[in-house]
Amino acid sequence: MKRDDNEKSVSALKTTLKNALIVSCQPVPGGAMDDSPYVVGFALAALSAGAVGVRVESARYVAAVRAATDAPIIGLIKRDLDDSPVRITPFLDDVTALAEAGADIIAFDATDRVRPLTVEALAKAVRDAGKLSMADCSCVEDARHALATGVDFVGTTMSGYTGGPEPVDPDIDLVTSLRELTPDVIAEGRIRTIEQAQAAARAGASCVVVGSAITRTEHVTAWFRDALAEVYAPAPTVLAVDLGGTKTMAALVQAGEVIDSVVFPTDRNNSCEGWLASIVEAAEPWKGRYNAVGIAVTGAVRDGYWRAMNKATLGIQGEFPLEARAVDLLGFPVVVANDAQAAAWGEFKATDDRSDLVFMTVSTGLGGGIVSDGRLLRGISGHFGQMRGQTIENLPIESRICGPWIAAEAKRLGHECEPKDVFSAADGGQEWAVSIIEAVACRFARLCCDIQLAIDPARIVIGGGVGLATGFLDRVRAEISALSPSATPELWAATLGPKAGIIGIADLALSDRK
Ligand code: ADP
Ligand code: BMX
Repeated sequence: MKRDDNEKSVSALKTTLKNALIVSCQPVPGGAMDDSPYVVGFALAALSAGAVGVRVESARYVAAVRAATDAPIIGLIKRDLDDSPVRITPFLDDVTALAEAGADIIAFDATDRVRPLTVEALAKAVRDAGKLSMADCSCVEDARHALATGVDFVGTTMSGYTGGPEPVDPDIDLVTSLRELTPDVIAEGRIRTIEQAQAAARAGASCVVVGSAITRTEHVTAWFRDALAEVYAPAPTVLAVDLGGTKTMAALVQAGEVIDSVVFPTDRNNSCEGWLASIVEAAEPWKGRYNAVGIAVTGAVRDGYWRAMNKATLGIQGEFPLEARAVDLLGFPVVVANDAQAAAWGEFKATDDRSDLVFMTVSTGLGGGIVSDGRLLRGISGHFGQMRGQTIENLPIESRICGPWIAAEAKRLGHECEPKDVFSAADGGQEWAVSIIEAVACRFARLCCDIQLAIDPARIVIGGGVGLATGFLDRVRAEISALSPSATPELWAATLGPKAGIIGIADLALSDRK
C-alpha cells in the first residue's frame, strides 16, 4: 500500500471506530463456547445489534470471523510464557499470523515488564504488516512510551493486571489520563455495566470495549448465581472484637470481610466487667445484624476464662468468666480466644499457603500464635513475650521490646513522645531514636531465631502497632542476617494488617461454634 493510501485507511478506520461499541468475543478457554461457530455467532450477533467492531483472540478465530464479516477486527494472541508475564501478542510471528488471518488492528501488551520483544519492535512489525496497532497499557507511562513508538491506539486493557489484587471496577481514571495524551483511547477492562461504559465514554474514550458481560456466559452466570446466593443463603455475619492493651476494635465481619468497624482506646483503668460493657455498647448499633459473636482478648484464655499473663500489658484481675458473661450480656453463643492466636488463625486463612506459621504481634505486649498442620494451637502456646531467656532482670522479654518500653526509653533519653514519633525520629536519622529502635529490633530478631529453632515454621508473620511500623521489619531482617543464625526465619508483614485478629476471631466464631 502507498503511504497516502495507508494514511487514508488509518484515518478511515479511526473514524469508523469513533464513539463506538466494540464487543470482545473471547470464550472462556476450554469452556463450552470455545469453538469457531460460537465465536462467529457472538461476533455477528453483536454486530447486528450495533457494535461497530469486535476483538477476537487467536489467528484461527480471527480468520473465522473475517470470513463472516467485513467489520473491523482487533486481533490478539494470548500465550502463557514461562519466562515472561506478558501474555498478549508477545511475538513477531503472532503479528504476522493475525495480519494474515485478516485482523485490521493488532493488539499487544505494552507494559513495562520482562518481555520477549520490545514495544518498539512490535509496533514496527504491525506497521510493516500494513495494520493498525493497539497498545494494551496498565498505566500512563506505558501509554506514553507506546505512543512514542508510533502506535495508533492506546487501551486501558492491562490496568490492574500487573501485580497486586485484581480490582473489581474499571479504571476510568486511567481513561481520563490517557485522553490527555491522545484522542485515540480505547477503554477496555472490567466494563460490566451500562453505567460503567457511559463513564468510560464521558471520560473521553474514543470507543469502549465490552467483553465478559456480553460474551462470557460462564462469567455472567456466576455473577447472577453469587448475587442470588447472597439473598437465598447469606453468609453469616459475625460480631468480632479484638481487645488489646491499647485499643479495642469491634467489627461486623461477613465472609472474611470487615463490613463495618469501630476502634476505641482500651480504658486501662477499667475492669473486665467494664471492658465487656464497652464492647456491648460499641455493638449496640449493630443489634439484629449479626448471628455469631467472637471476642479475642489480650491475655490467656482457657475454657472460657480470661486472665493476665502480664498485668503490665493489661491489668486483668484474677480469672474472669469471659465467655459466660459475654453470653449473658449479648444473648448469643460467644467464642473467646487470645488476641494473637486469633490473629495467627486470621493470617493462616488469609492465604492459600497451608504450611505451618507463627504469628507475632509487637504491640502493647508481645503475643503470638502457632498454626501447625492446619490447626491453631490453644492454651498458652505462642506466648513468646513471656519468655525470660534474654532478659537481665526477671522480667518477660516483652517488657523490653514493645510500645511501652519504646516510650519509656525515649522519655529516659529526654524525649517524651509516642512510639510512632520515635520511629519517625529514627527514620530522620536522630541517633537517640535509632538506638532505641535498633535495640528493639535486635532483641526481637533473637527471639525470631529462637522460635525458628523451636518450631521451624515456614513463615513468621508479624503484626501489631510496633511490628507493622514503617521500617521495623527491615531492621529486624538486617539484625537477623547479622546474627547469621543456623536457621533463618522468613518474616512476613501481616497480610491483613491490623485486622488479622478481627478476621481470625470471626472465623473461629463460626468454626468453633458449639
Ligand atoms: P493493642 O496492643 O491494643 O493490640 P496496637 O497493636 O496498636 O494495639 O499496639 C499498641 C502499641 O503500638 C502502642 O504502644 C502504640 O504506641 C504502638 N504503635 C501504634 N501505632 C504505631 C506506629 N504507627 N508506629 C509505632 N508504634 C505504634
Ligand atoms: C501479652 C499478653 C498476651 C497478649 C500479648 C499481645 C496479657 C494481658 N497479654 O503478652 O496474652 O497476646 O500481650 O497483646 O497478659 P496486645 O495487647 O499487645 O495486643
